[in-house]
Amino acid sequence: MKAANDDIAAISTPPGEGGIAIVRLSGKEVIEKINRIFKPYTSGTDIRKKKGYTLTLGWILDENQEIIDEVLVGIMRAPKSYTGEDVVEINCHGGTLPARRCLQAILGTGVRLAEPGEFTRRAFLNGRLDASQAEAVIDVIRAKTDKGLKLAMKQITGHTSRHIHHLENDLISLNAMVEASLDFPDEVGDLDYAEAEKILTNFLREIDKILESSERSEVYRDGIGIAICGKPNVGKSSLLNALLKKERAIVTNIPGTTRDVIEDYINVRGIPVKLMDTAGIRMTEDVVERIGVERSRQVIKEADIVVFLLDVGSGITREDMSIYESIANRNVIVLVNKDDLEEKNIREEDLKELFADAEVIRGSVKEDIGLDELEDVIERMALSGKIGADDLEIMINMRQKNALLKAKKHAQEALISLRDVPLDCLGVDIWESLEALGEITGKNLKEEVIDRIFHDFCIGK
Ligand SMILES: Nc1nc2c(ncn2[C@@H]2O[C@H](COP(=O)(O)OP(=O)(O)OP(=O)(O)O)[C@@H](O)[C@H]2O)c(=O)[nH]1
Ligand SMILES: [Mg+2]
Repeated sequence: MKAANDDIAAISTPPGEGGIAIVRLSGKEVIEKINRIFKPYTSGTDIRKKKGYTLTLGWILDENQEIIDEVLVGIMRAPKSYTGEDVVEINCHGGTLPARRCLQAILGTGVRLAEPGEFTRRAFLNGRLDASQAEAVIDVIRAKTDKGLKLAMKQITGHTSRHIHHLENDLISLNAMVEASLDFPDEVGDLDYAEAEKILTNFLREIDKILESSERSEVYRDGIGIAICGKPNVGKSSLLNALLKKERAIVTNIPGTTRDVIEDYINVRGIPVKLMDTAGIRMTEDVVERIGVERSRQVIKEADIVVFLLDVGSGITREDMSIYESIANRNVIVLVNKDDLEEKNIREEDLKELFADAEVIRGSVKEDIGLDELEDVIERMALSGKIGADDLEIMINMRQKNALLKAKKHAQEALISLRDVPLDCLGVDIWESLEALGEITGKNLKEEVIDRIFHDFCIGK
């Protein structure tokens, strides 16, 4: 598939005020077209003669030869550019109008407005990036923590693709063995079944490792939701504020202070976490509070982890136990709060007995005790069952995961029926497994799949 290389342009920076705004162009004649509306600062300069990776100062002019903005024009020549085509980047003054007026002047020269993701799509079609790298661009843009960014950057530089190529090579050599035995039975003899079994078993193990690692990466990319719950006045809002390190929610010693769900975001050891403080759960006649309690229950239902607070001062009450019953089958962390109080009404034995299946932490939000441990437990729970034996770091998306599962299924079928089916049938399974792997890097993708890949991109990327 070859990219259409007509000329496209878009504003690549977000709207609003900033230091600079960038209008990007790509295509066969973009340098020629920019030259028509560009007046260089140094007379005699001709941007058409400029080498790649150069900047030229000057002005963009409108149709009446009036100055729109003072700009720097960056030139990157094919094939050494993001898209693989000639690319021009115009650095305008920040703000909405200069960039928009420049774009208007550019469109006036016969350049077309780019579609969302069209620059990256061209990079893919011109072989600058494979599909898994192109898809990682979105993950880099949307990364919420340093760890998420690091994982996404690894994919952009071809980390996933390298792993997939290794797997492909294994299958290609197995396929060659099968074909040799099929085509030259007299010379080559029967298939070395022990070797074939070894290759397939190893292949399946590698796929499982990638799937496991990707589950871990998903946590860093998509994050998790944590609901803070408990009866009124146990310190839920205080915990939210402490974790956020700001006074986000109102805290008072009056039970029933929080009426609504309060959400904010934190970073726990590189995992993006949506924290939700909820209204204290109790039976109440107050209409507003009752709606709040209902909302709390809803939010708790949707959370990945529930932090359940107890109050050392009040002891474990029937109210506490009834709340706990409604969340007992979830990922629960019990935080025994206010442990700074002199009078302690919660005994260790009771905790062990009543919350045998949950993680229990003693602490004090007020004195900042136990919060580090809480973060440890959150990290462990979020990655639970997803911590592999090695430190393989691969981030794949849903599309790539499905392709990997398909490749796994065919390889499994090949392994199960290895010694029982004719060689040509075996060859078909191996081939289908290879085809599925090819979808990950995007060797034979259909047009509509490519459309879907770039569907989420912003204009100008
Ligand atoms: N001694 C002590 N007091 C605390 C601690 N954490 C919170 N408190 C106090 O407990 C009271 C209630 O705190 P909140 O954070 O408003 O409790 P809440 O669970 O959000 O209460 P509702 O919104 O009414 O359900 C306040 O007076 C806090 O200062 C703690 O660790 N130790
Ligand atoms: Mg509160």
